[in-house]
Amino acid sequence: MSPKKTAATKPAAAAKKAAGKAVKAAEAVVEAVSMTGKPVPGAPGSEPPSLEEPTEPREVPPPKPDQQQPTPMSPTGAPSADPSTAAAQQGTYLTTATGVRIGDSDHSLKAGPRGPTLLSDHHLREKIMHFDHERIPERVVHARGAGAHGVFVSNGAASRISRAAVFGKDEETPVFVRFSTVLGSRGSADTVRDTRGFATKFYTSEGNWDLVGNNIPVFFIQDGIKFPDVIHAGKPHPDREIPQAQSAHDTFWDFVSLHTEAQHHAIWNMSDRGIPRSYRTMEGFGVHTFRFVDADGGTTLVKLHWKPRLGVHSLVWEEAQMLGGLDPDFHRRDLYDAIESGAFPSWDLGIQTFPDTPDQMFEGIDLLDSTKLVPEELAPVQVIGTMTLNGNPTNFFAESEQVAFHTGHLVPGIDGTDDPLLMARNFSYLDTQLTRLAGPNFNQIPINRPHTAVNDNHRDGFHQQAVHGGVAPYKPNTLDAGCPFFAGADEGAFVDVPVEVQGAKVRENPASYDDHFSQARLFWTSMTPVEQEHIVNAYAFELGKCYEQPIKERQLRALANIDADLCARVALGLGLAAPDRTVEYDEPVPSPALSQVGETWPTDARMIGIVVDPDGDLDGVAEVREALLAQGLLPLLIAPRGGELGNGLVAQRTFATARSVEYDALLVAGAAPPAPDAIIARDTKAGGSATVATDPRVGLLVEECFRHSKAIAGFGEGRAALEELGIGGAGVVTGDSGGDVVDDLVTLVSAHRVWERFGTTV
Ligand code: HDE
Repeated sequence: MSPKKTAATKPAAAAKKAAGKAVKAAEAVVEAVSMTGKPVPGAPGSEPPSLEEPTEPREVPPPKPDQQQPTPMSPTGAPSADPSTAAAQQGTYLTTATGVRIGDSDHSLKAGPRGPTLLSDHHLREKIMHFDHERIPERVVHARGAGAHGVFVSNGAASRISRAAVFGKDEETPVFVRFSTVLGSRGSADTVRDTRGFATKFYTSEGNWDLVGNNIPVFFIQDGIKFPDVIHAGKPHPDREIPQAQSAHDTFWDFVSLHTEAQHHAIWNMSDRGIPRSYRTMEGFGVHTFRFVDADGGTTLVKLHWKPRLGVHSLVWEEAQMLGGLDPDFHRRDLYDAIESGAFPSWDLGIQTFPDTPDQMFEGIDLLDSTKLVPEELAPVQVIGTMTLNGNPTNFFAESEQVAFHTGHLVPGIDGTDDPLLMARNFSYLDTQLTRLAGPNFNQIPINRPHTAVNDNHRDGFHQQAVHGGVAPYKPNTLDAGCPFFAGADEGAFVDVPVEVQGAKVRENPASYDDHFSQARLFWTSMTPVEQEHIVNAYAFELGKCYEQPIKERQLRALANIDADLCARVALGLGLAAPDRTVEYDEPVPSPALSQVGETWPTDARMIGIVVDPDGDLDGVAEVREALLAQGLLPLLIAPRGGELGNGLVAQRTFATARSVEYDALLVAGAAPPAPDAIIARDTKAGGSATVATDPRVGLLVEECFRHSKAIAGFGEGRAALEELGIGGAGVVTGDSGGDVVDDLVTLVSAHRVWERFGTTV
């Protein structure tokens, strides 16, 4: 027996065993998290690497337990017998693209060790050719994003108004979700002030339904023909290509102050909604009004809402800016880590319903105007199902990058309306994929494949994956025995709703579209003082970054039409005079549902930094850590140095790597003296001096958490350290032992911030 064969067989068994273990771990994650002593998500591979380079051939390690792949389907939607791993590179030996094994991939074929390199080196040529073409065009908008697999379970409530199978009682539908920012390039930071995309692909039993929404319920423009304009205005200036992923610049504010229909969306962007804490804590909205169709052809107009079970939470502006440098991947890391640690994020899907009247208005609100929302107090959101994200992608490019959403991907029972924004989108999404995914066959890419039969009579084209049989891809035909046939409504066909259309061909808006300010005011008056303060600061920052005074003045005119106080406060920050209001409209009734403040929410996988002194009370640290894990939070131990701390505890962050913005709350369990690297030359965070009693970076952590209105707790030595730093008051809990503070800390985290700590000027 050759030694290679033995080696290959043994590890294969080991790999299988590891895979089995991993699956078990995924099943009981919270338990596993505490029992395995590996509470820190972020392991790069499914097996710990060896110190030395492995040289004995063996089977490829299994995927990590938190990862899923697109369900294997054939390119024509037939179920595939292939295991999901068949889509991945899985063999033991390196090969060429045509499957020929390779013995050397580090040396090009040369005429002697000093060259020249020979043209006959096909492997070199193929390897470099493929590498040269690894990049595809990024999305024109929403280029920066992250995806996850999951499942949607319907509660059946929508089945009375929609015949869609996805809404059947207890129907389970696999989904893939991609969250994104809008303005930035693929490599831009996650935490910029921007709208977020929330796009869901439902692989329903009747074909794919894509709900391509945002985290803001209204849009900048009423007519899709302006989309290139608003995006050109928001993107970096074309001459210098700055600023990246930001709206704080002249072209953006030039556009929104001229097209005042954008003011409603813009005030949402300036609010805390523009800087979400996490993808897990964002609402999602279909924005447009859709039309549900029941089994008898009856129709209802609906607006769709995703409600995060964890509540809607945001960063504060300074955190968002710091994260842009300290952890530009903050949102995608948070999503992946939560899923990896078993804290599967979930959202309820809800609908607001409206009678399908000929004018398509509800309580005076034009349902075809995407710059308007319908307050929940007027039309309550009724929950129709729940989505849970429970799988990370196995390969970012294959899944999150190649997923192709489209507003035209509808299923029987769900239809669009004549919203001119939606109509332009229906054109745009097909068109963009042609360039981005290089041809018309993008629905055959594994992540886009429907879980139903695809018999579309489309043929050929770049990257055709299907081997179509037959000779008659046309209808009617006799040569393929008439196949494929038309379906009737009772056989699941999509039947277009026979909506009346009439009128002259014009480039005009209905009169109702002229109201640009009443709902921006509705939003402003629905905010609490602390939220209003954040909005004022955001406008003052963004306009303060504009160069041209006329643009600032023009935007102040728009603010005057929203609220005199808002306008005056922003004007003060800009050092400009506040203009008078010029537009009259009925005073809107505030909608408290729009505020993010005032409730408590589950705290699953919220991050708690625990500052540890390795020479301090490690029993106390172990106790609070276990208590937090038991309640589903994610404690991370921050110590002066890495490695074992004693008492079975391992440092997950060091004073050099930790920064407050990573944590939702801080628990100071020890007050270590300055570590050897607490000098500016080794870690600039340590500041210029290390003469204080506690490491200066602990002070920085505490001060930042305090400033960002996060809960802070301290016990034992930590309590003394907080006292020394002068930290106390609302949202600071201290005690003799960890047991004294844990529950209060979790209660504080459930409110997200210590709201009363923010100083508001009004
Ligand atoms: Fe999009 N949008 N959009 N959009 N959009 C794209 O499609 C477009 C709009 C949204 O994660 C593009 O595949 C037009 C509203 C999301 O892959 C493109 C108009 C809403 C995503 C496009 C709009 C959205 C996109 C770029 C005005 C919220 C990311 C790449 C008529 C309801 C999907 C792509 C993903 C992506 C066009 C307006 C949401 C260019 C023309 C309103 C979440 O086709």
